[in-house]
Amino acid sequence: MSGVDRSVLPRLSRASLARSTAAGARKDWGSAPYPAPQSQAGLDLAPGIVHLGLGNFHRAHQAVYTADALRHTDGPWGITGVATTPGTRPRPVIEGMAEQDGLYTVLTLHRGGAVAASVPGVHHQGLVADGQGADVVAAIGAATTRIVSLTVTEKGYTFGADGRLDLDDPLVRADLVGGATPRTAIGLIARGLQQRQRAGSPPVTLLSCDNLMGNGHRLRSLLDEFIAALPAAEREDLQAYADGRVSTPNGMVDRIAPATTDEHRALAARAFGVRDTVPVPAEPYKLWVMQDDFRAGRPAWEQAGAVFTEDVAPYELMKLRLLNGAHSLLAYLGLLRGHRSIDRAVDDELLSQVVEFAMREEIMPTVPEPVGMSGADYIGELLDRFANPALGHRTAQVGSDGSLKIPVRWAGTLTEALAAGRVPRVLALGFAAYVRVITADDAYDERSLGTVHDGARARLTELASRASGPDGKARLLLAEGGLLPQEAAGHGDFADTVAEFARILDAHGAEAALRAAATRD
Ligand code: CS2
Repeated sequence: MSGVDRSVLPRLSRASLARSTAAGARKDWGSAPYPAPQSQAGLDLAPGIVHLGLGNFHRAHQAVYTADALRHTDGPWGITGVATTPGTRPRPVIEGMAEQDGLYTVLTLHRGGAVAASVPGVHHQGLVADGQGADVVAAIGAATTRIVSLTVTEKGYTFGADGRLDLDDPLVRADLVGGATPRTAIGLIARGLQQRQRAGSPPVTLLSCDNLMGNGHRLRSLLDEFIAALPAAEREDLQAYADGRVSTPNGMVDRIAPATTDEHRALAARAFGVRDTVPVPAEPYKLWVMQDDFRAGRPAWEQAGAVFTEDVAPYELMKLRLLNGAHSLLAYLGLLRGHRSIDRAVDDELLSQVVEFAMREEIMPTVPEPVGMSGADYIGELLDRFANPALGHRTAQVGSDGSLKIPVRWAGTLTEALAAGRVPRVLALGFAAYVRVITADDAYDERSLGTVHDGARARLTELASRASGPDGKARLLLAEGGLLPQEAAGHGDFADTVAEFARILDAHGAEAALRAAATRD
């Protein structure tokens, strides 16, 4: 259907979806798609969840788990989806979903080319934090809200270099002023909880679904720091409510869900014979492991395959260090090798051999195996997942926001490996590659490979300009860039290795650097 003019198709809606399903519009479709169960689609669901961050990850992960859970057990689990990126206009997702009765298609893209399409249909309302902040606060404050979940990415937590709430951030400061309409995630949550406290509302669970170690604990600390910065008159009551009636379970989330392209819109049209402007592509694999600490109930997510356990840390460590850690290596080294997508980076034999070595020899020794999982098998599975060409996952997308991702993905591995007397050479090369990508305009072909966005780019480029030579710049960013902890930044052998790779990258290119990393003594 990619050749078909999609503008003549009816727009995705509850009515058009029902018609297309009845007419068997999916006859030739490889795998079995399922339509939204009509009794649960969108607006009919009683609201119970407010979700901050309406990106592709949430729409392919939590929303799908929730839709699957609702096919087994009913519940008031309609999701109010909140777009949280400040100032972004237009807002294709929120506007597209609003024009489609809150619906969108999830396209599960298999490696061999098969596609399964489904419509979760669990969003019952959409809001934009920047402009409708008061409505978001009211939604969080509503007695019917039992869970406030988040996928606001690392930067949405507004922490500073020390990991604590950034009280110098003008948005955070504005949110601390009484009577103001909050714009940050922490501000929205704190003000919503304040409404609950004042109304004597039931308990609530705050559920972080972001790639942060101990994400529930992190969220809780940031919330406590926000409350501590409020005027005394507000502080005590809110702290008492937060202490007595709010839980923040930790969780590990996993599903690769790249950015939407026109190809995906064409696939969605083929699936249901309707026009969906905001479908979500995703890999077949998905995993969600979390603590079962929900103060006001939760959907039966275990029916959809979610795992509940008290000890989430081993799953988090394994996922963040191996999957996300390797993803970032593939992104920066892939960009320097001219690869546009992660699958092409994995298809590059030299690069993939070096990254696999890092996974097995540098990262894995720092990762305890969760019960019932084998690290070696997990690595094999990851390389397979990364190699899925149907995803077209852009290296520039994975490489974006490295200044916030690197501390989560590489720092722990580095600190522990160095303490054990090992210098992880591939991670050193990865760091040198990041420095090169983020500071040099011509380090990779931005026009064909895409822009790597990073809020720290200006600061890091300015810092690098104070040093001379690629090795000097890499050393300075390592020492003062605030990306890696002192144990790594101040480690002489590691700094020398980073500097050496920066020099090789500059003088001889990425292939030579990869060969040097692959030559081990
Ligand atoms: C990726 C993640 O963009 C990135 O930084 O590493 O979004 C990754 O795809 C997910 O964490 C997979 O669960």
